[in-house]
Parts: sequence; C-alpha cells; structure tokens
Amino acid sequence: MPNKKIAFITGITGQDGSYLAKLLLQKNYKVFGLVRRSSTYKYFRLKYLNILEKVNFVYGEMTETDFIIDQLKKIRPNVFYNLAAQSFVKYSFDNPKYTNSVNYKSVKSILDYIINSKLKIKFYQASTSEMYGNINCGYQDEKTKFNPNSPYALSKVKIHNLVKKYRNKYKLFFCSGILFNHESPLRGSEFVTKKIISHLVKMKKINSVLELGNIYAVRDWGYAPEYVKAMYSIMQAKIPEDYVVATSNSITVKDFFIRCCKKIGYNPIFKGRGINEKCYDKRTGRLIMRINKKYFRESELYHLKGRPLKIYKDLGFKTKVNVDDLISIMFKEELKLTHFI
Ligand code: NAP
Ligand code: G4F
Repeated sequence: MPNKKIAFITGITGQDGSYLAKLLLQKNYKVFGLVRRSSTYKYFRLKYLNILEKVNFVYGEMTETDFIIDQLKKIRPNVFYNLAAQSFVKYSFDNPKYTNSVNYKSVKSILDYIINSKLKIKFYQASTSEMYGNINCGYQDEKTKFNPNSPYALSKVKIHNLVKKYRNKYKLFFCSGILFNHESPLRGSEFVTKKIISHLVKMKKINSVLELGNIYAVRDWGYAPEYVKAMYSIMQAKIPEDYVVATSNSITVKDFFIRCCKKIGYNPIFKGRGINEKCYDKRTGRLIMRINKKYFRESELYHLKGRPLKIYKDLGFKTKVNVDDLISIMFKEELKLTHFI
C-alpha cells in the first residue's frame, strides 16, 4: 500500500480546522494539527466529530515560527492548510499588532521557509471576504479590488498578496480560498450566528435578553462543512489559483435573527430605531433582543455577497445548503453540543 499523504493543519481546534481534519482523514491522510496551550478545554469540536484520537497534535503557537519550521522538517507534510488566525474582526481593532503577528508575520516566515527548503509542500491560505471592505458593487469575486477596513482584513490582504506573489515568482503550489462567512454548530460562540442561536435556545430556560450590535450588516452565510470541501478542491486543482467560495445569497443580521426567532416559535415584532430598537414576541410580549452599543465596530463592513462562478466553472464546486437549512442544522445540534463542552 502506498504511504499515506501527510497534512499539517494550523487552527485544527477551530471550526474549519476540525471539519477539514475530518475530511482529510476520510481521504486517508495522516493529519497533524498545531494546537496552542490554554487553561480551558478546546478539543470539543474534534471530540464531537469523533476524530480526537485520530489526529496527531503538535503543541505550539503560530508566532513561534522556529518551532513550527522544526516540526515541518520532522513531519515533512505534503500539504499545509493555514487556518490559524486571530479571526475575530472586532478584537482586531483592540489589538492590531497581535492580529498582524499571527495572521501575517508568522505565515510569511513559514512561506519563506517552504521556499528555501527542498520540501515540496502545497500551501493553502485561509483568505476572507472581509478583505473586500466597503465597495460600491453588488457582489464580490476574484476580480474585485480589496479595500480592507479592519486590522484583521489588512493582515489578511497582506498575506493573500504575498501568497500570490510567491506563487508567481517561485512557481510553487501556493493558493488561497477567499471564503465568505461560513457557519455551523461548531462556530465560535462570539460570532453573530452562533451567538443568536445559542442565546435563543438558552432563553427557553432562563430569562435573559439577547444583545446585538449592527443588525443591518449584510452577510453571505454558508455552511462550513461544505466550505472545507471547497478548500480541498482548491488544493486538488491542476494549476494553483485563488478562488472565491460563497453562496451568492445574502441577508441582514436582522433577517437572520428573525428567521431564527420564527424557527424557535417566537413571533418577532420590532419597536424603536437605531440603538433603541428592540424586538418582542408578539404573542407573550416578552423582550427578546435589544441593541447594545458595545457590539458595534469602529468601522463596519456593511455588505458582502460573493459571486463564486470561477470555482464552479474550474472545479465544479457549488454550495447546496441555504441559510434556512443552516439555521435548522445549527438549532438541531445546539443542544447535543453541550455534552462535549
Ligand atoms: P476559528 O474557529 O476562530 O479558529 C481559529 C483557529 O486558529 C483556532 O484553532 C485557534 O486556536 C487557532 N489560533 C488562533 N491564534 C493562534 C495562534 N496564535 N497560534 C496557534 N493557533 C492559533 O476560525 P474559523 O472560523 O475556523 O476560520 C478558519 C480560518 O479561516 C481563519 O484563518 C479565518 O480567519 C478564516 N476565515 C474564516 C471565515 C469564516 O466565516 N469562518 C471566513 C473567511 C476566512 P484556539 O482554539 O487556541 O483559539
Ligand atoms: O459574525 P461576525 O462577528 O462575523 P464577521 O465580522 O463577518 O467575520 C467573520 O467572517 C469573515 C468573513 O467575511 C471572516 F473572515 C472572519 O474571520 C469571521 O469568521 O459578524 C457578522 C456581522 C458584522 O457586521 C457585525 O457587526 O454581524 C454584526 N453583528 C451585529 N451584532 C455582530 C453582533 N457580530 C457579533 N460578532 N456580535 C454581535 O453581537
């Protein structure tokens, strides 16, 4: 039997890292994952997917690039998926330097090492629709110019451009997926979809009010397990290129919230405007949601809608799960997940 291919995944404890690890194990890869130490348990996603025992862990920080390079020398992976990032946009305004260190500087050192080594490692970079910023255009695709308006987006544009530059200069298999927002039951709790769903489920038992920020932002939300399949396809392409991955449907945070309320049996009605806007259940009069200024960002990205035609034409990839399916899946799994945390 031929030797198994070896994958190295950074960010393996995160949403995408866990789903990707599962997919690569199914494809018969030997999977290594970088994990940073912390005082809290963070393997629940891998446990939930029933792959905790199947992954080989490497314990370290993205910023310790010498350590990561030593690991690459030992492990000699065929493929490197760089999914680790300071990925929370709001936090990047509080700590832009750290965001840049993790998302740009560390990755640059790893790429420089791959270029200078004799290792033939295919490299995938987790780029993001956040890089587009606010532009006057109905949709975004591979030809749309970047206009980053957060430190997170800026760090991602810098590394995205470097990956492209190195690919062209050194003719290596370096590529990026420009992924629009994608969610799942394993989404981090601070992101808005997961925050809404977890809260609505909890509200059935305890008396609390959901607090949100800008509910008029528009996002193109897809389903994470499908998006890791897109990452894999991008890495199987004959020619390394960058691809947009999106559903091409987008709605406001408010619309997402309304659909969730209806799904759980509320009849939402809204009163007030701006930061005084509130949502009540029409039947019981219960206050469900209010706006809290603290969830607003220094600079908001108002509208994202992807046009994923290139990946469809070149690689035959198309999303199937729409936002209502996504909401159903997230609600269904929310209660089960509490057993793994
Ligand atoms: P996530 O759930 O926030 O996971 C991030 C992962 O990176 C976690 O495993 C985290 O480890 C790890 N990490 C963060 N800082 C690290 C550091 N300094 N050293 C080592 N590991 C570190 O993110 P995700 O949603 O899976 O997204 C995966 C990637 O895709 C990210 O690069 C993100 O920027 C990008 N992206 C995501 C989306 C989306 O909608 N989800 C869209 C476009 C692009 P801990 O468990 O220790 O925190
Ligand atoms: O769920 P979010 O925090 O995701 P955001 O900022 O779009 O970023 C996510 O998607 C990017 C891809 O476009 C990734 F690159 C990034 O790593 C991350 O995965 O916020 C979505 C929208 C924003 O406009 C935000 O202002 O929801 C708005 N929002 C309104 N109230 C809120 C809240 N966001 C959060 N997190 N919490 C709120 O209470």
